[in-house]
Amino acid sequence: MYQKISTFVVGAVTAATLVVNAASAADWRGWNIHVEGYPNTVAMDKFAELLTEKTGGEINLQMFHGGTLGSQPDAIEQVRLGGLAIGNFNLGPIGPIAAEANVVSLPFIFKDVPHMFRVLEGEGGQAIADGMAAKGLIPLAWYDAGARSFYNGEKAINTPSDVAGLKVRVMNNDLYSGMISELGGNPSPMAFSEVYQALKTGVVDGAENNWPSYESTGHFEVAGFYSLSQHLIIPECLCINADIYNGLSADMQAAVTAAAQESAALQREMWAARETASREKVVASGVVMNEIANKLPFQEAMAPVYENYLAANPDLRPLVELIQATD
Ligand code: BDP
Repeated sequence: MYQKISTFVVGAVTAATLVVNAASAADWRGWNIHVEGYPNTVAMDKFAELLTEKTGGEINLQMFHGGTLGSQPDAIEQVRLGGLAIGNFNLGPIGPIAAEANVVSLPFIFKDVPHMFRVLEGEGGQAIADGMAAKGLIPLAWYDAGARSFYNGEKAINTPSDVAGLKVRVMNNDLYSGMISELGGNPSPMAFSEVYQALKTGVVDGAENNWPSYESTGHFEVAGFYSLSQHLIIPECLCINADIYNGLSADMQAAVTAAAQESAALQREMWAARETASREKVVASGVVMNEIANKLPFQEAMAPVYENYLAANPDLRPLVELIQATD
């Protein structure tokens, strides 16, 4: 009898301990679209490692790379809803959800990457982060995604008239569709994973992206003209579901944020090296790269894109002006 009771008690205690552990340690899942070796992939793995370390094993993140958990717009919804805890997202597909974040998708709004980071570190970045947090996504840190330029399989682009008539893949965001239309092209919003095949089979004539993605996806093999328009400089976030973050203790929040900041520092360092390596690789493989001597006609053609954005979001005019006035 004694034996029986003690077994029962030990069993009950073990079960209770398990319940407590399950409630206190968290298992998170994270989404990333990029392949092995890409700076963001390495930086997200580092984030996972640092999370476990800095939280004393209280939080564990399992990363899913290569977009295996779905397309980027779907993953953004999943992180907003809490089905996924973490994602590395480009602010492009976040724009349609958070109007403040969409400001970075106005073509040519940033002068260069350092300008973008200066904005993100100031009042502008706070406004963007607040807009995202209100939609359930908290940016813990910002990643670099360089500048995006046009590429296609037919010709070098030097003027807007070279874009006229081309079917160009864009990310899901009306600002990008407007951008292509204003240049006289036909925009084709499409998931990242479908672009290689679409370029290869001629479903689209071209697309636009930074050097590392142009290279890592193999797009350079099927669209060999890369023209340095640098029309979009879009930051990326290491984002977390807002309820999950807000439910953490102050110490845990600090640990998560510190891990994210360290991950971003690593990503930015690797990004700079990868941009050069990717450019060198594709040019060595025969890609024809051209500078665009006069970008002004491209910039001027974007006036209606800005007007439409401001007409739909009149309260965001000060944010646009703040970015334009930032040195
Ligand atoms: C890459 C971004 C990735 C986007 C992709 C795209 O890092 O988040 O999904 O472009 O064009 O540069 O869809």
